[in-house]
Amino acid sequence: MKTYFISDLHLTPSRPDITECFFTFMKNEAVEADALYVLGDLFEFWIGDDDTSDFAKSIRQAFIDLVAQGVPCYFTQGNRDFLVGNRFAKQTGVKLLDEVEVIDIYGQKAVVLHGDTLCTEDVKYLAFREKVHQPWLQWVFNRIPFFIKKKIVSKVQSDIKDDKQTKSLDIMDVTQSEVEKVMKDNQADLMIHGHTHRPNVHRFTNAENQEQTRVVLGDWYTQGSVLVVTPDGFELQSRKFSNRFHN
Ligand code: LP5
Ligand code: MN
Repeated sequence: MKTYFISDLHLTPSRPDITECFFTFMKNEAVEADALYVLGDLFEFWIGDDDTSDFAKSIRQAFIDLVAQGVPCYFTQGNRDFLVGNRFAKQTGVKLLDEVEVIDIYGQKAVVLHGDTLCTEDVKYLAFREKVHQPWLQWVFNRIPFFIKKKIVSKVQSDIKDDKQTKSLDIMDVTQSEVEKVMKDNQADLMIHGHTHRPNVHRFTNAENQEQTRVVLGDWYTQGSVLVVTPDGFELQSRKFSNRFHN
């Protein structure tokens, strides 16, 4: 019995090493799982569910195959794939989760989320997030032809590219008081998230003197990163990329 959690793969056609590692994981490992949770930033950027490229089709197919084999798949939007929507869910059989979701894993309550909303000191990002999450704006954007949306995204990306360099690492990490608030609001002693690319298990005692655990998932930049949860516990593991992509 095991459940997998992954996030921050940043899948893109220009990184076939990551994509292959993901496909191998889906075919050989996820297929044995009780469930798979993708906690955001599966894609480097997702322009819309109308993406008909071979690349997008191949990723959708990986989920279709997994769901067809009886493995429930859950997906939380990240800051790079906040435009994954109901059409993607319908086409693949993946279930879209809310921004913050409470789940039960082998009797343990856990709050799961992408993690960007925990970084409350990154006020510039949060203001940007609020803008692009406006339902009316997404409604309009989703109706623009794909090739034009692609150009808009590239323009916004290049406009804001340098902004991240000016931020301190502290600003881009989670705010502890926000972590504790979200855990308290959801009455969970375990939190699982990604986004910060700082894989770790943080154990701490909250203001009510309760033992709490926050598990941060790793990214897939230099290796695959997987959280494996069993009824006996959990472990952050890595998966190697195939040698054939490296000299
Ligand atoms: O993922 P990572 O770690 O690299 O960076 C994130 C934050 N960056 C982002 C940016 C997105 O990936 C790029 C999005 C392009 C979107 C195009 C949208 C098209 C319109 C869609 C309409 C429905 O998420 C980064 C964080 C970092 O995580 C750590 O938490 O710091 O945040 C930024 O760098 C954002 C800047 O600070 C914000 C700059 C404001 C610019 C305002 C432009 C307004 C454009 C409005 C578009 C309609
Ligand atoms: Mn992210």
